[in-house]
Amino acid sequence: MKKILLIKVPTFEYPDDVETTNASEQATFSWVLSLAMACIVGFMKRYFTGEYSLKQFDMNGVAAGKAGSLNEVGRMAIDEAAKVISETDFDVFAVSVQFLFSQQYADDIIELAKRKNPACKVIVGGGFATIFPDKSINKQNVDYSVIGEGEHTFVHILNKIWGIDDPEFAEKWPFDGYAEKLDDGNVVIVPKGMFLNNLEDLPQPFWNPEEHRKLSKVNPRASIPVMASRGCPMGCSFCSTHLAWGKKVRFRPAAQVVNEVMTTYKQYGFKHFDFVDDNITFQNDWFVDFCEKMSHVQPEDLNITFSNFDMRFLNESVLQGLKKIRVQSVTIATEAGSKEMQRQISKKLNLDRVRQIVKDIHAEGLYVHNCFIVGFPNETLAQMRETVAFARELRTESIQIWPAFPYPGTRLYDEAKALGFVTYDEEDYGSLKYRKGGIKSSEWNVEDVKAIAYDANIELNFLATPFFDTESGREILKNKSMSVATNITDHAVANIVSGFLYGEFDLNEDKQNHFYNKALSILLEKDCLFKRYMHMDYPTLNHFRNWMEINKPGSYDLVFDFIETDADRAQLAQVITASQSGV
Ligand code: B12
Ligand code: SF4
Repeated sequence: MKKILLIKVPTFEYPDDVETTNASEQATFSWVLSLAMACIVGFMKRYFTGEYSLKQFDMNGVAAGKAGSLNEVGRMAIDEAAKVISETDFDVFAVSVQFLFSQQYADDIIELAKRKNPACKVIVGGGFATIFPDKSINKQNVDYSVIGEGEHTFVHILNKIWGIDDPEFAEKWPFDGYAEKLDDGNVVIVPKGMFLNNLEDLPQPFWNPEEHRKLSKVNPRASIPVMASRGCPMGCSFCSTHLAWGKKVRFRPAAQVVNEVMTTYKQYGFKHFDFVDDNITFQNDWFVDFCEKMSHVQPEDLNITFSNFDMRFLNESVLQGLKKIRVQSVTIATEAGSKEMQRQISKKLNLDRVRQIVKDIHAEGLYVHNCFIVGFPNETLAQMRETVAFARELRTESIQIWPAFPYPGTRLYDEAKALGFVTYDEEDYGSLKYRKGGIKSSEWNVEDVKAIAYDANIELNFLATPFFDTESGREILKNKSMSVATNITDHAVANIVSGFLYGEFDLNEDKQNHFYNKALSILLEKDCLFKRYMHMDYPTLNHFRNWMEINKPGSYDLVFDFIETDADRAQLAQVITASQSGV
């Protein structure tokens, strides 16, 4: 019996020794079961003919339910993986690494695995192996690196390692898309020739009951990822998805996807399914058919979300389909608010059409989440402001704006590199801290872009969101701001919004005071970044300022830096902090 140990490394960054206290660089983390592992194991269970035992471990589970800095959690995750490695026997050690920036976790655990069993074969798949098969295979302890879509390649490699001859399998799927280290140390790279053509052949992902039990405990409302299609032909400059999935779009049969959702719901009790497709509506007919089929069997408590819709494929029939399966919110990716940047990043959206689409979605009573990127290599500050102005004009319920990040394998990376504008250390992929930005220019630096993006996020998600306008919107906003306030403990604005919603609408003074007190104590910290929003004219902030003036005389001056000496500042801060207990 052959033994396989398969580990998924964290999807959050590798710990560096810098504990960030900057709320704009912190993120909330929620553990999502690994679809990569589920797909690979599901496929192996159906097509691998050898006898084997399998142990799976997802290092992300260690972080589940933990708030605040992930630095410490990253170290705990490595310790947990070390324990699993020491307690498990294995001949094959397989690792899944979704993001480039978490490659260092893989390096660490592979070293531990080889130390325990120097004869084991190591197979790695995911982001790093896909983008850099040569660098990946040249790492000391790696025997095979898998490029992109990897289910069939994994089975081919297992067959090769264990000398299993399976002509039927070999005929169905050619053995390519991998790098191999030979016994003499030489390396062979076999480029990817084909992607899985007929996705009907893909079995249902296998959800590991052990991981499922663990997740249900920390988050009973967790969502489960579903992937109905693979491949994207669009070629946006900042995106690397084509390296893993190719440019040809392939769909699984709609009935099969509905069946997957329903059996997972029944077997595991998951109630929320999140489709991670790059664009689920590339084939409109497929989508309409899926919604129709799903709506016939969808139980009341089963919710569906989709990670993205390409606006060029969003039309009336799609919106009606969404309503049939009770989807509440539509995510779109506008990315840039100027015609010139639309051209430069090859997104090429017509901005008038974007305006219309947002109106159409709103007219159907659905919420809109809109994604943007600022800070492309040739972008001017004025163009970034155009993007923010466009986001503001559209008045979607929520947005995300990220600084552009030049991931290797993208055209954006090549452009930034050619101009000498890449700011991270390319020899250290652990340094790809996407929240810290990765591009500078002759006009601006990373900090300028981060500030533009962060300010827009605060304004359009917390201060000026149309969620305030309706009761259901306010409920969503309240849950969201309380969750941010819990997970990013220094987030003054999330506390203010929570306090405002409780005080102004629910007339719950205790809760209002609780959140406002917390916000004030954060704002009294000397370098609190949220001070810069406090002068703004929004109902939320006006309400909070009134509360300060009435309840905490003197705090206004402190927050707005009107106190001149440090001694006076310290004394007043002490008085205000002391007065907070018991309020
Ligand atoms: C869902 C998703 C997210 C979710 C992640 C949820 C989660 N924890 O899984 C969220 C929304 C949080 C997210 C965020 C980001 N994401 Co994202 N995300 C995706 C998306 C759409 C789907 C991922 C997925 O589940 N795929 C399905 C599984 C089956 O695919 P897979 O993991 O690649 O596995 C296959 C192969 O890689 C291979 N394989 C994988 N492991 C192994 C192991 C072995 C042993 C073998 C043999 C094979 C193998 O076989 C698998 C099956 O074919 C992909 C795009 C895409 N279409 O894949 C982008 C993608 C992964 N994201 C990307 C990026 C850049 C980000 C962000 C950094 C965005 C940003 N702000 O800059 C953030 C950062 C994440 C973080 N740490 O918070 C890039 C990754 C680039 C890279 N490789 O580093 C991708 C590829 C999108 C892109 N446009 O370029 N993301
Ligand atoms: S960003 Fe989306 S639309 Fe653009 S190439 Fe990537 S997956 Fe396709």
